[in-house]
Amino acid sequence: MANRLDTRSVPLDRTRNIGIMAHVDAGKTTTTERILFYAGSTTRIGEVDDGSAVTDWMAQEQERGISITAAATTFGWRGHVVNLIDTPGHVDFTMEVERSLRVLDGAIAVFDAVAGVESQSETVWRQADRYRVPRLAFINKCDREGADPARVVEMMKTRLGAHPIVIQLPLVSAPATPGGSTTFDGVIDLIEMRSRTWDVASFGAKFTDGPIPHAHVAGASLAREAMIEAIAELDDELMAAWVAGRELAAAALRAALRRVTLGNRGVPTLVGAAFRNQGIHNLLDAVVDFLPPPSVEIRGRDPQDPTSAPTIVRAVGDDQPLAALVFKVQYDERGSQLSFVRVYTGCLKVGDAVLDASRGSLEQIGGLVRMFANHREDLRQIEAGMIGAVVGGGKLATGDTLCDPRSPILLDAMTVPSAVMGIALEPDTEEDHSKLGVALERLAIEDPSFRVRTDVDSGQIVISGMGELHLEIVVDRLRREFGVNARVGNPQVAYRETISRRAEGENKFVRGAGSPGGPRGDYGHVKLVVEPTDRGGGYVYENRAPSSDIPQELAPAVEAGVTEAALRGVLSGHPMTDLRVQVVGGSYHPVDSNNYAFKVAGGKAFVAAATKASPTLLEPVMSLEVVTPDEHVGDVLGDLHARRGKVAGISARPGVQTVACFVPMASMFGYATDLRSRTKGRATYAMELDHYDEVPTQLRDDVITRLRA
Ligand SMILES: Nc1nc2c(ncn2[C@@H]2O[C@H](COP(=O)(O)OP(=O)(O)OP(=O)(O)O)[C@@H](O)[C@H]2O)c(=O)[nH]1
Ligand SMILES: [Mg+2]
Repeated sequence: MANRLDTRSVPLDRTRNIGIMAHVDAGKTTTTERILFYAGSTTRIGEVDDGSAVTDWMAQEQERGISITAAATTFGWRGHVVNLIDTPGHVDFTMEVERSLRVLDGAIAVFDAVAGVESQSETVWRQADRYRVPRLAFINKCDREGADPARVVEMMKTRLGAHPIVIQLPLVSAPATPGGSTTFDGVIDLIEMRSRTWDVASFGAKFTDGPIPHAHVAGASLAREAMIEAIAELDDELMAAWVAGRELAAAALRAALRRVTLGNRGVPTLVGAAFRNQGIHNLLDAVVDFLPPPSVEIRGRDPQDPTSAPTIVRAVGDDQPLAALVFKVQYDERGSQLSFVRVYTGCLKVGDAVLDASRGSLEQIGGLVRMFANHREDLRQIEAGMIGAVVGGGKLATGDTLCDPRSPILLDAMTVPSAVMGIALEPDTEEDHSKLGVALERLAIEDPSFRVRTDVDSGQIVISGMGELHLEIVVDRLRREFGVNARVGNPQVAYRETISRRAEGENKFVRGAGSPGGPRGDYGHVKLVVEPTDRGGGYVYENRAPSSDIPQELAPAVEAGVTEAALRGVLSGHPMTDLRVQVVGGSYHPVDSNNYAFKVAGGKAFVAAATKASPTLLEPVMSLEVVTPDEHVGDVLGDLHARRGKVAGISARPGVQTVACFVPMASMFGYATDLRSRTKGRATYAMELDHYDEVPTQLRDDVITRLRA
């Protein structure tokens, strides 16, 4: 079989690690499903709509028809081996996109030909920019009425600041009857200047290449000229050939487009309709032709000095010392841990003892597998440039670097998004209570964007995450996978506290000074200063106390006391942020000073200072985008106004308006249900954290009273 998978014989330059990313419902999973079918990995096409898609294997994914977790799989194409990760589009599962992009070398951005560049497409595009991942654009759903690929290309320029290079046109035939709708029959390939149509009976497995139909020739020639010009503008070599009037062969165009794509200067843009089994073969060819293989060199930091610059450079090859990154942890149905790794260089082998450089511990590799969504195949080793998973390995966590103990290196971990809301959980019975701890711990290990804490005052367990859907899925998994029943409290906003001005604080903690020979007393004395920083500055701690005031060995206790107090806040029990704490002095007692006393004094000095520094409350403000039919726009806007929303802009396409707005999380609980009933289910929205802002003064006191109650 042409696409047989035999990874060991595939060299690095014929390896691709790619992700597929987009707004909810753009058709990522539908596209992935076709990819696996045409590559020969599956024998029939699964559908999202009836819960049979391979990469949507979780029960919650199948029931809801959405992707929740990133699913990795491997297949062969034209003598290449491709590791593919299908990511979820819903913003609540953005951690899945983040961790995938961290380890991928290239990505396919999918757009809906009708809806165009939607809010979450923009978010994932920026994430990919941050990791400098070269990408292709696939304009999907060209079969839908109102499909307008040209408009999508314009939106890619204006909304994403991208340089799309259109290498295909949709092959659209005129309506059969006057006033009827056009049909999408296939694609026109502007590099080869030919048309391609897919056979319906074989579910698109067979296709026919032919000349461009007469009616499309003129348009295709113009589009080809525009394509060549767009590539030449970004590639000097092609520009020289073009200016010289030389004949440009398809191979030369592809080579130039490859250079442009790898340099992140332009984005080859293709069209298709995954659901209609059209356009996928070309997309796979483009993955092989334009997206990069693993790089030949990687950079990392010295694990002894994790904040240093990434100056350690390693060549990539199977015979090099190992460097790999854990990007995802998952528990299987038997409860054993699977840790997904990308091996950057070297070879990870069963039986190896590798260093977890992030933790400083050794890890014995008991088993290795290659993942095909939730199915797996045993491996003896994972070679440089490949993706697989470690079985067992109970101490590994997302973001950990695994390396050869003789050549330590630390690779950059991924960014973990902040939580915006929480809910309290009350287990139904004693038994539920005892099972809950383990279950939550596991879920938190799987998903770093999900957090668990116990409220200091009420003793309640509070879980927090990216939004209502995120937490709803967690509660559902608790019940089904772990058999834990718990009542869910009202949603809570993940507030933060900060200070408005500089203040000093001091505390001397002295207790029962001992008589000579008797038990020792406690003595700790800390002076500190707090001052506000810019919004987004986080929490900064500096120890400037001379060691004659606070001895070196007691300094960590002071930091622990201050940090603990800062996490607890002084107004409402929420963590403090955007402030700098400087410990400036204190004193010690040669006999009675101890860690405990300095920790207490540090905490109390901090509370004294922060209370004087005009503390105030910050709330998460979300960026929200609502897409609604024209007739509901007035209602949607009125409702947003009532929710303290600030409209940032409204844009329109025929019949539909998109409202962009900033709105506090506190007024958005239950929005999904509300919007659905307000618009008869015809509007959609996406929302994500934009920034933290001060709670308006007229609301603050009420909020604080409520939080303290
Ligand atoms: N008309 C049409 N519908 C499509 C096409 N591709 C996908 N769909 C439909 O669009 C819906 C969403 O498809 P998915 O593949 O689940 O989209 P997704 O991007 O994976 O969605 P999430 O993972 O939840 O973000 C499903 O109902 C598909 O059947 C297409 O080419 N044409
Ligand atoms: Mg999906």
